[in-house]
Amino acid sequence: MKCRRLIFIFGDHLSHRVSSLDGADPQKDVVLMCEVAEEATYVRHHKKKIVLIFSAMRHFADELCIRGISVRYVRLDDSDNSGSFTGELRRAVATLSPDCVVVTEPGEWRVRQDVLRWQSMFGVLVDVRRDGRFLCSHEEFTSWADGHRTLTMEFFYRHMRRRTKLLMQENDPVGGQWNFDSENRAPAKPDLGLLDPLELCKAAERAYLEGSAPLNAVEGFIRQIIGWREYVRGMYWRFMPEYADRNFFKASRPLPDLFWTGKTEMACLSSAITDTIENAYAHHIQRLMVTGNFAMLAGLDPFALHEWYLEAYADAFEWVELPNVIGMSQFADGGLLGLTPYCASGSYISRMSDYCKGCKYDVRRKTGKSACPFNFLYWDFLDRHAGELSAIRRLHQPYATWRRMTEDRRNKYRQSASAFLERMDEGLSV
Ligand code: DLZ
Ligand code: SF4
Repeated sequence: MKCRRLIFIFGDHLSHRVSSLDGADPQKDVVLMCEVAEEATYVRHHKKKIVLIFSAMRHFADELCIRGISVRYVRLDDSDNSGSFTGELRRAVATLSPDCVVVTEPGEWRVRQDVLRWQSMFGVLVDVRRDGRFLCSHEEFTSWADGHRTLTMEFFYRHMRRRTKLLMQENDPVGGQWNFDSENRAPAKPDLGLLDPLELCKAAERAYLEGSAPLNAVEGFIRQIIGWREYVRGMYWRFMPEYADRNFFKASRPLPDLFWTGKTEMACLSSAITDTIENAYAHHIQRLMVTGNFAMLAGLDPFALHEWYLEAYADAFEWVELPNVIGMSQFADGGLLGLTPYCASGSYISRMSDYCKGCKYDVRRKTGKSACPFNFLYWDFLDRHAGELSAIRRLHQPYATWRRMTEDRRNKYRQSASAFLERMDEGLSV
């Protein structure tokens, strides 16, 4: 059997509007989808994540069949499954002798490297199409980034506002300012799966124009979509593969077992990790201010943490997870993505949650055995990294406080931190 086009659809491209399906001819074209061991094992994935992806893939394949499109679907347990995307394409090309292979650019750097080799490897034309779920192409991002010395999200966002004309009056932002979020909240991870970003933003803009939604909410939403989401993806592609190895603080401590067991006396961390293990999900505060914050303060290896997040969270795809962990959460990129590290002591966690009430540690105590570890780890972290961090404006005040303390007081923080970290390194309960 000979098909005209072989359309390869990956597990993160399950949309009927995916660009690889544009112009698909049900009479002549064949879709290839495969469950491969390589994807499930290059990092360990949470079982729920794999189930979620395979189940979504199988449903999508059924929908394509209903539309009359032929699908070559390879299941994980098919006896001749070669275990990799490249191996499965080889088998499909041999069986179907397509005139060309069509694929939407993969979301992951590693997979893109494979895709770029296919044409010469198999001697068949490979048509790699843009991913229409993003507004900003790689070329556009590159040309924006080449024209700027500091790649801050805010300037990228303004570029995108002008370019999409969303919430714009001529050349000015509607309402006279770009940003209505006075709190400057940490960005929530935008997760819009299979929807068209521009349509979504236009709908939000319409809600504002019709008076059914306030400007600050609509602007915040649009910033998440055309700002953060596009920016994070653009930065991922611009700085991969070296971005994954960034380690600004040279942090090298392996993740302690408690990341897999949830067993710790720290109520907030225990709950964040247990929730993650059980549900393959944790909310934003838990990810950033509890797990991420702890990892940074304790000097855990950022790459190991990245692998843990990718493994643990069902909704983690590398292009969004990696910049969020290496950049936003760990500041391991030295401030390329975020202007300041998200470090906080126990009092912040206490204000944002009610974990502290049920905790063995006392959030009001600063040093000593019963003190909340986030308190002394926070000061010890600032002290260890004063060389890298003391010039950051947002940290001027904490560093001034640190300098005002007596040397004796500062030593108590240092001692509490090193005693705690030693216990943790030895595998003792903390
Ligand atoms: C995450 C994942 C896993 C675990 N398995 C597969 C798979 O077997 N087949 C597949 O097409 N996609 C899988 N995915 C989603 C991949 O991360 C995603 O398809 C690639 O990274 C493409 O960039
Ligand atoms: Fe977490 Fe410290 Fe509060 Fe315990 S006291 S829950 S360790 S912030």
